[in-house]
Amino acid sequence: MSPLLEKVAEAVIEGQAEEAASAVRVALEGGLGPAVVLNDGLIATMGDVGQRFERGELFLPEMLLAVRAMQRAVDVLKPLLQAGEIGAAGKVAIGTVKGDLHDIGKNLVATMLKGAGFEILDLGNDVAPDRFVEAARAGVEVVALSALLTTTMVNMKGVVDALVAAGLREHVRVVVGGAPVTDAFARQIGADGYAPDANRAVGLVRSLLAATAAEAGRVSRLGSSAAPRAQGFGSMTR
Ligand code: B12
Repeated sequence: MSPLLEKVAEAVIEGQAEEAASAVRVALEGGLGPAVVLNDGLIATMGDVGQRFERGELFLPEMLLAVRAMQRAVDVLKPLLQAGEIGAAGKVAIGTVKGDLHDIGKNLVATMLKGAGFEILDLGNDVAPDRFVEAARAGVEVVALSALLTTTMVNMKGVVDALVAAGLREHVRVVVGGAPVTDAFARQIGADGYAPDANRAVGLVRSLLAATAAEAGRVSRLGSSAAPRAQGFGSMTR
């Protein structure tokens, strides 16, 4: 890790929010790109924080301070990651599923999608299935689900089932992610795709919407909907 990123990491691990934000500014002024600061600095450090927590070297109050510092540091990067033309690429509703309060990864995915020009409806965390259904009814093209707990990832299936029950499943693409989620799990619950990180989430959503547009063109040309829907599996694995 470069010395500039080490300063960022140190401030996040120590839970110093203002120091973390200013270390990010110094890293940017020092010539590091926002994606490098995000991926090699902040996301890598959050992994480190998690391992320290697992080893019992950090306790919950310290972890919450580190999370706050991480969020403050990400705020500095947001305008740089969001330079695209907002809304032009399509509409995405994103949320962390019911029972789950983890939102750092979900927020990063939302930020990167915004940066890529998508309009984002951020439903927050601990989101019940019917709120995703409402968003689908309101016309979003993609529903993006995040889960960080093995006990809550099963609630992703609840969202897919609720969309089916509401008769909306064919109208939206469902993408899933979060540390315990895998490509195989995504297939098993009937999602359309999975990505292991925020960068690849953008590629996944783009490719699914491109496939949707191509299918719509084919259907209107041939007057048939017999062709199977394209899915975002395999190329997006960890
Ligand atoms: C920070 C944290 C917390 C914070 C969350 C604060 C917040 N605002 O998010 C707090 C302290 C509140 C917390 C609470 C708990 N936590 Co916690 N937490 C973590 C920790 C350390 C880091 C998670 C994180 O933010 N990672 C960084 C982000 C950037 O990564 P990410 O979320 O994976 O996201 C990336 C990808 O997964 C992907 N992605 C994410 N979402 C999506 C969505 C889509 C659509 C796509 C395509 C991609 C995608 O892109 C992201 C960016 O690249 C992890 C440990 C770890 N190593 O992961 C434990 C961890 C997730 N927590 C854990 C546990 C057990 C808990 C608690 C139950 C603890 C307790 N006993 O109370 C509670 C649960 C509360 C609840 N109901 O949700 C366990 C889960 C174990 C399991 N197998 O289920 C972990 C793994 C720690 C551990 N090993 O014990 N936690």
